[in-house]
Amino acid sequence: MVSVFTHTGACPGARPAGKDPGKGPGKGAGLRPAAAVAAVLLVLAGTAWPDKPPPMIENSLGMSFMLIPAGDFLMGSDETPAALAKTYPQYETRRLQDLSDEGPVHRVRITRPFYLGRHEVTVGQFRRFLEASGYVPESIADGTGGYGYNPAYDPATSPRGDAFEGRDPRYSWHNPGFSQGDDHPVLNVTWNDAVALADWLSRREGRRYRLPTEAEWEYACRAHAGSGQRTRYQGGDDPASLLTTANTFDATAAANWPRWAHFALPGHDGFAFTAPVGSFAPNGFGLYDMHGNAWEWVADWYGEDTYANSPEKDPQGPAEGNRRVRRGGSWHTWSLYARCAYRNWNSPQTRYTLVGMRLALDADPGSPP
Ligand SMILES: [Ca+2]
Ligand SMILES: [Ca+2]
Repeated sequence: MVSVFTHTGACPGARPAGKDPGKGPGKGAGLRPAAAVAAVLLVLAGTAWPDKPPPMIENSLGMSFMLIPAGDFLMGSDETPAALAKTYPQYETRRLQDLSDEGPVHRVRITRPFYLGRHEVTVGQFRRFLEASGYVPESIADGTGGYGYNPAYDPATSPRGDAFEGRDPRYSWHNPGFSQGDDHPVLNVTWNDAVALADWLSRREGRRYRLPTEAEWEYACRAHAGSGQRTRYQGGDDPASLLTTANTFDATAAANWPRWAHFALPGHDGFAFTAPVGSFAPNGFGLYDMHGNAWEWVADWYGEDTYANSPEKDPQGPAEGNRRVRRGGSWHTWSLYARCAYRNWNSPQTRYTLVGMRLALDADPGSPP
């Protein structure tokens, strides 16, 4: 399976993601505050939960986590290329055929409740992590930098046809080439950076932070609450539903990538680049931006045929590999690639201007760090 970040270009071994950004107004909606969720906020201090895990917690970096219940769901998609072509007529047939790793659809049981970040990790939270820990992100430590948006950059001049300029030391977690507030999702972070953050939080708080498994991520995206959510998106099967539920490749972003305009959603979600996390409605589990804004690293190695032999109970993915899975699409991602079922991957060292993270946290009382 080919992995490219855009139809034209590939970041070191990636699959189709989205197009380029565009300059756009940006609706500027802010981070939704503690909403009307009657949840308990608990600042973690290395202590066990009182009696049972609270429905929502906030940690020492100000990250909110939602308690995701145990349950089962049908993972993956078995939509045929012919069926997809009816909804996605502008896509070349090969793109629709290239989704076979989403099948077979199989039942997965998540046997233990777990916490999942209510939002993607933000620029501000990542900065506080760096300041408190002394950790140096991979893009800076290895001196090669990340990727970034430069309106003057022409993908045709890149040996790999990358959609963005890079790798270049000018770009890193604090500079993807466009303006980001502290409440935007951090980008240009590697899988290794994400694990470093999780490990540091685990040591600091005495709880076990980690990346979600691929199965946990899709379960959370589908927000299964006993009803068997099988739609492509949080808002249904229609890609246009993304316009009101996610920040993806819309007409605003397409203004900066006119060659891909026919892949853009027919309307405006308000953001040409990243949006403040939580700018759209949450899903049934109270999670924001599971579709779009930033791709999210998950724990698993990628396996193209993983689903054919996946254990039903808490699948962890292949035992070994050289590519890690990322999920959900980004601010630059076409609708086909922002579906709950879509799988993409990169090497653990990959940093890109579309890829960020969301952390998970064990909910078992006394779980070892
Ligand atoms: Ca957008
Ligand atoms: Ca996301």
